Amino acid sequence: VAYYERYHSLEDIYFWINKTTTDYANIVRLLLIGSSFEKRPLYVLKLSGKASNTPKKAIWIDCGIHAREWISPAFCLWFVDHCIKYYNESRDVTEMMDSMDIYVLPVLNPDGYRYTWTTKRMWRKNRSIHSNSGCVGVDLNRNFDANWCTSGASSNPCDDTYCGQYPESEPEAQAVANFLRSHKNTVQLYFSIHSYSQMLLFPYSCTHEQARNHDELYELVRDAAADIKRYYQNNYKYGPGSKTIYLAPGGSDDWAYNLGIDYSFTFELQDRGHYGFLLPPRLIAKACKEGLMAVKSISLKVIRKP
Ligand code: 0X9
Ligand code: ZN
Repeated sequence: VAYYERYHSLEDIYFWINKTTTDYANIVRLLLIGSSFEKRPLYVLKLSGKASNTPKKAIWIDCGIHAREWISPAFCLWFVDHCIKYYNESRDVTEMMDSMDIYVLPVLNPDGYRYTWTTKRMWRKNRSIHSNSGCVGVDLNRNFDANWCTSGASSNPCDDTYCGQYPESEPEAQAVANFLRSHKNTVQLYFSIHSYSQMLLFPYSCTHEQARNHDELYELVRDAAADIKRYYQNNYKYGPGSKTIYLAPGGSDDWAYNLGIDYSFTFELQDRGHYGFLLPPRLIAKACKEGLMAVKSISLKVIRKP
């Protein structure tokens, strides 16, 4: 079976990152944006096409914020490979890479991901230790500063949705937030990849209020879902997080949106619950193609906006 149709251990993924950035040094650059609680490096791959004289906008994609959602890092690897293979081959990929730099963080939560391979497959949080509790880990998608730790998150360190001691208390969340703060004038599109339930979500999830550009975001995800349906005969729900999935504060998408990244999305990839987090490897390809279709559909519309 092909490399991208299997799941890979953290060690394998670090090896892949190293190999990809050396083999395709003309397109891919390696950035280190921080380290995890257990001091593992947080690497970002920067994909760039043709240089341009006008300052380029950028797309950010992160995967693996939740440890057990294995299809998510698999998607980031698939995405990078697709961009490399189809640059100067496919019009859409070439246009995307020539118009924007693309930052890809394949595993936002490496400690948790590793733990799901070695010890507990259904682990969700990171692996940080708190002096005042015997329980381990913070839900990194509740640790961002967007109505932090209000209804939909837990202040109990033993819960799966524990928000942490304060916003950005976790080094993984802080590394992403610092990077985006220092690149907020260029990053125009934010994607966070999760599973499962087949949804294309946009802000807000931390409040029932509507986003400023709600109608525009709604049309983008509606059209992306229609593209997925047309090409892959699969149904994705879409809409603001609070109404489509549930109220959940402290998420990276809402925080990025409030920072000024007007096009911010969370995708929940396959499936709708039959296998759930245990999506079998034979379904990786289709899940990734669907996610890719949505990233391309949305990004190209934003790039082509007059
Ligand atoms: O609850 C989450 O963090 C995400 N669902 S998951 O099953 N993958 O855990 C949904 C995130 C939607 N966005 C925000 N809550 N900000
Ligand atoms: Zn998730």
